Amino acid sequence: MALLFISDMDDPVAWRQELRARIPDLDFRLWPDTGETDDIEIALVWRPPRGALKRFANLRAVISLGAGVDHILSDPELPPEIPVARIVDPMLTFAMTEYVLLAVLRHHRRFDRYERLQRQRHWCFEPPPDAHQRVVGVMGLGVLGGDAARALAAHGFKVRGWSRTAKAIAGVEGFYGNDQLPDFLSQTEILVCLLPLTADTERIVNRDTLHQLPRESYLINPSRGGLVDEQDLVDALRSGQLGGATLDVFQTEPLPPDSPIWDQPGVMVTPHIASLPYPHSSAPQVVENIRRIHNDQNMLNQVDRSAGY
Ligand code: NDP
Ligand code: OXD
Repeated sequence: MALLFISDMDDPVAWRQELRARIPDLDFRLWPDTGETDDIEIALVWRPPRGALKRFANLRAVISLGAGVDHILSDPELPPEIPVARIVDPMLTFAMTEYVLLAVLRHHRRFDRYERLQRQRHWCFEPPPDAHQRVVGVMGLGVLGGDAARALAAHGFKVRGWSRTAKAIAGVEGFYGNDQLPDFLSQTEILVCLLPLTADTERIVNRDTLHQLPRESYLINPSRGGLVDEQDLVDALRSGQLGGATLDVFQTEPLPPDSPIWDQPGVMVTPHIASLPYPHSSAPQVVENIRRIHNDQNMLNQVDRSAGY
């Protein structure tokens, strides 16, 4: 069974070492040097080129080198019957929650404002705001959104969460489904997006939803750029409907140099670094999935291809 590794972001040497430590005779192939294409049974991928995976007649599974699978499922030529799995990993979750906490606290404690004031050598005393009075809304209450919501609630924020189906998380006021989205948004001062990108969530952060938030609210998006209509985002920032944003992901990555997002006051841009799987931590589940494919079993963290996540 040969495994094909496709990624221009992840370290193939580290992954090969971690996988071979557990399967010494693993036939590890690095794209684009596929060798005999009929040998490839498993693809471990991050943003595979469109149409690449259909070339492997004996492909039995695709495993994402990330939590998201939109970069795989968006390929219209992906054979329909192939199972797709993703990474669910405590270290990846920890790093994402750290990113969200940092972004929420930076805005809540006005560090974004003090960074600007310092550049003007301006001393501006204000009493610190109270987290217990601050409403943070988390869109997506899955592995990552659920953990971030719990951490924000543990810090004392008033946390509300929105998901597709009802979720009960201690300390988090739950909302679900499209009918409850307006209620969820209406009180949310800091909106954290941790939804997967699917046909239902594409551009869900748009003029309409942004204007349902209280004025001068703040957006944090470390999930996918495709969730946000970037023109509507820029308009909301310019009009003051949004007070600022922390953005890790974009419609086009790297964010093009001429994007107006770079220059918006109050916007922090990070280069898709919120979180990623660490090979030493995530390799065991990939190995387990190779074993399961070999035994004709469902994989761990296999996604529902029809739901898109
Ligand atoms: P999960 O699949 O565990 O959770 C997804 C959540 O979104 C679930 O709560 C789900 O609802 C909800 N959801 C999905 N569709 C809808 C919808 N139409 N309406 C309302 N809620 C919906 O995903 P993860 O938490 O593991 O990951 C989330 C995303 O984070 C990934 O897909 C990826 O894009 C992004 N990511 C970004 C990283 C970065 O470095 N920037 C790193 C890792 C991930 P329900 O619970 O009802 O199913
Ligand atoms: C992921 C990512 O989906 O890093 O894991 O974006």
